[in-house]
Amino acid sequence: MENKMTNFDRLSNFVIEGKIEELKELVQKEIKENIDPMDIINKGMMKGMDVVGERFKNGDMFVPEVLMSANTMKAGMNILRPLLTETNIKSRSLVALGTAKGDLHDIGKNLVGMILESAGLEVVDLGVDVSTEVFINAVREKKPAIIGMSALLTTTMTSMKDVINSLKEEGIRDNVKVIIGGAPITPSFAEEVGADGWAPDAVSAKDLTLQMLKR
Ligand code: B1M
Repeated sequence: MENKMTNFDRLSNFVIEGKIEELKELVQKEIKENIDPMDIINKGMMKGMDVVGERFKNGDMFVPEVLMSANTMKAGMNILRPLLTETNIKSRSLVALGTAKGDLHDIGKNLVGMILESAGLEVVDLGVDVSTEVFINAVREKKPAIIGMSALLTTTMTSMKDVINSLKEEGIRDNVKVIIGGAPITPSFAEEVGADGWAPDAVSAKDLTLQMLKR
């Protein structure tokens, strides 16, 4: 029988199986063949991550295996990082990015950061499990045009509201735009917590950021 598996399928499987070396080799090969880096991410590695998420939810995969998958995806993204560059955008503006308090998921946040950098923006990564205080200090000290908050857990997304309320209490809400994202975030949630915008994925986050910077 003819083997119909594509290289995107292989990338997806390597993420699922946590095969870092095999994934790195195939990513390099795809780059040499001029495959669009965003296709390598979205049509290959992300598909694998979706399967990992389903299996994790159903109890068919456990934390150590999910971490192997996450590390495999990160290794692939590290190779692709320098290629995600849109050289035609010259203006540089600072965006401070962090994952919500209590939340350790950082792959999506890192991907958003990479895509923003590729658009010529300067990104300060505040890391994971970022407290309200750290966000507030970042706004005071680094004076970003935008802060971006990412949450993957329904239990941590609520902390985004605390950050926005604190910005108001500290009298610095108007100094910065706030965008939020992550799998459980919806436009109505963004409105409810008083964010300036919401994006479903990294490329939309970049488009939204550039749009906001023009205003
Ligand atoms: Co966790 N986890 N996890 N996890 N994990 C999810 C999120 C979950 C949906 C799995 C499931 O049950 N199906 C579930 C959440 C359920 C819920 O709250 N509704 C879950 C759970 C329950 C947990 C634990 C509680 C499990 C436990 O211990 N019992 C625990 C929590 C730990 C904590 O944070 N305190 C936990 C732990 C982990 C690992 C550490 C093992 C690992 C994270 C490793 C890491 O990130 N370094 C992990 C992983 C890998 C996942 C899944 C499988 C994959 C997440 C991911 O990286 N996706 C995830 C299931 C899933 O999402 N399929 C799951 C790929 C990434 C590129 O996509 O992050 O969605 P994503 O980012 C996208 C968009 O959301 C958007 O753009 C990105 C790119 O397009 N986006 C933004 C993200 N941030 C944005 C910000 C923006 C704009 C857009 O503006 C600022």
